[in-house]
Amino acid sequence: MRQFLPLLFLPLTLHAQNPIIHNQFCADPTARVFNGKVYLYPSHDINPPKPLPEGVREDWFCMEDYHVFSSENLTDWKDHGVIINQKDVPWGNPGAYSMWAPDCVERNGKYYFYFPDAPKDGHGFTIGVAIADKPEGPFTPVKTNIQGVGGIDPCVLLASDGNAYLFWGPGRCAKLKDNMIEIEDDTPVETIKFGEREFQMSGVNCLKDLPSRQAEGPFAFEYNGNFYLTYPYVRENTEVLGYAMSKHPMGPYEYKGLIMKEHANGCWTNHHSIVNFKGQWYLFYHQNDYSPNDDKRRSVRIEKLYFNPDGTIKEVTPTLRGVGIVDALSKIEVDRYSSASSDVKIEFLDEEDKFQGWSARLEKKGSYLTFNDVDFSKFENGYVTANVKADKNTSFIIRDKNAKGKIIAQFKVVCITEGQFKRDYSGQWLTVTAPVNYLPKNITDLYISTEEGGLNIDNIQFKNSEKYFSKPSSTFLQPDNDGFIKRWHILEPINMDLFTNAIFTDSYLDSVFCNSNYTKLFATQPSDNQKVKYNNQNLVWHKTDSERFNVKLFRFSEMYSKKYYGVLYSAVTVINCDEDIENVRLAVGSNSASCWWLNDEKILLMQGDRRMVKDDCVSKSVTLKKGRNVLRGAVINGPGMSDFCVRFIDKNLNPVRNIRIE
Ligand code: FUB
Repeated sequence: MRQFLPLLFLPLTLHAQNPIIHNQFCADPTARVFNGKVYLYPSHDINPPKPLPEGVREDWFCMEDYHVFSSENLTDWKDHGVIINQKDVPWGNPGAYSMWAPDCVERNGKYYFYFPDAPKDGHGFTIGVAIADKPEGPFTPVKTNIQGVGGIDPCVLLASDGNAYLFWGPGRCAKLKDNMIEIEDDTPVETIKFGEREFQMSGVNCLKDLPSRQAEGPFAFEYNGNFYLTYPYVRENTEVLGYAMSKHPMGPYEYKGLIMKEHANGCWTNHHSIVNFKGQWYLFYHQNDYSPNDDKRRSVRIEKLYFNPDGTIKEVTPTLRGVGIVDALSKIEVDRYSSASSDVKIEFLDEEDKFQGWSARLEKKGSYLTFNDVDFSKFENGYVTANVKADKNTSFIIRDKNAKGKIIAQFKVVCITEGQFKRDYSGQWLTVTAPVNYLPKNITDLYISTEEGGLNIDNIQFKNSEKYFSKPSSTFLQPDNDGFIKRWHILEPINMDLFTNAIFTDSYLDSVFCNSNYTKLFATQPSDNQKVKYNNQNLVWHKTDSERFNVKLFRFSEMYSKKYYGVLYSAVTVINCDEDIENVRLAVGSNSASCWWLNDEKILLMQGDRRMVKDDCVSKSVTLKKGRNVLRGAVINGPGMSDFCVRFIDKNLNPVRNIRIE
């Protein structure tokens, strides 16, 4: 995960598992579905400004504005920027930093945003409304707060009886007038103590006689003829999410149990909303992921939520993975795993800047993690990269589905090499790449495990390969406009155990290219898929057309999951001529050293450690004879990206194109 710089008022897209918003703290998430999208109205925790404004506590909630976010898939979230600042509220104290948990509902085409704030004329909270034509605003605050309502955490239930009900604070409820900005009866019925002060309260207390110690954050909804009043309260030391059910919006409610237990990390508050999106129910809640030592700076999470047949709610277990389908081509933050072996830990990438996110530490042999719901439908063919850190040479495997699933990719993490080229990258972040051997079908779960441990993984990402090769057609192929020959039989690379290119002298190259064992490989014209053996290595010839003028041997290896460093490549092509073409020269570029034969005569040797440059070397003058001419080449490379480009040029240096490749 990486930090996104705050761009006020510019929509910003965030890709998310839990927590879902990465560019700021936010809490008290109310999710609503408008126009086929989920809109998220959280409160916005910030670190208290310095110096501390009067009345603001360093160790308390500090909120000066609201952002709104939207998503079409619960994975990609767009930040629409600030919709209201404390300075915009006509009745509010512009320096109170008290913009706590809000809600937003749509009625008759208007969007009503309900929010608590400290009034200008005193302490404590009351609730106000701002109105917009669109879910993302702009919102215009109503001049006065809602009369008769003292407290925090508004939630509006649009019930099937046609009425709108305002819930707030410790489970109070009052019917709203049709104008949505006043309650029908604001006559005080109760005196509530809030710190030192007393408030005259209207409405009814729906949680009277129910488990509700320090209850707040009510969220009410209706489903299948039942009304649900869900709310955080303190069961022992910190908040749980509990719920009650009723047949009527204003109760009486019957307590039913827990939706979520206390946070395991001690975060004191939880605050939530429950929404059905595309047929699935979701619980939005918060925890202090980005601020483990301060539970007043929180972050929003989502989990799926399920009902029992009798309408009661199944308890939800918090996860790091959260919800949503993750595109295999996006960065898959595997530190947000679905499950893991007990030794797996998450570690902040940067303790000083926690918004950078985490990595997963796979400590020992057999450590594993799973990451569910990865969508491979846009992945065609290619490779996978991983951002990793290791304290020793190690490896890991990505499998399809589970521990017994097919191997998708196998990674070696070499961070320490010995000998002449000693390097030590232990403890540093490295990007490692592996070819994809098996392509999962559409949406699947990933299982990542290590045999050695000692490994941190930040993220993995699947990437489609650019197209470097295609299947040759059965017709003859002309060289391209510049005369480059793009159809070849290429032999899978011969492993040479080479770690340097410094040894490519004439005599070394002759010992490789001209030894009889090697030349035997070319005794007969190769055919597609023909198997051969060289020094106990089993190899296959592949007939292929290069998509580019230069034949990318490195990618050829990748395509067949073969070694690409320290290897010897062999290529053969057959050129047909209608008549003798005299006085032409073979012009070659290769990375690295190479040797070229025309009709079994060695016509060019390119020694040394070289880059592929068009026409880097040319042969002596040769004749392409009428009929078939066999051109073959060998390219050898240590650590480097092997490729070559080959064409014939005439005495005027023009490319020879009146030839056909079989
Ligand atoms: O975010 C401030 C307060 O913390 C909310 O209003 C409460 O529900 C609790 O989450």
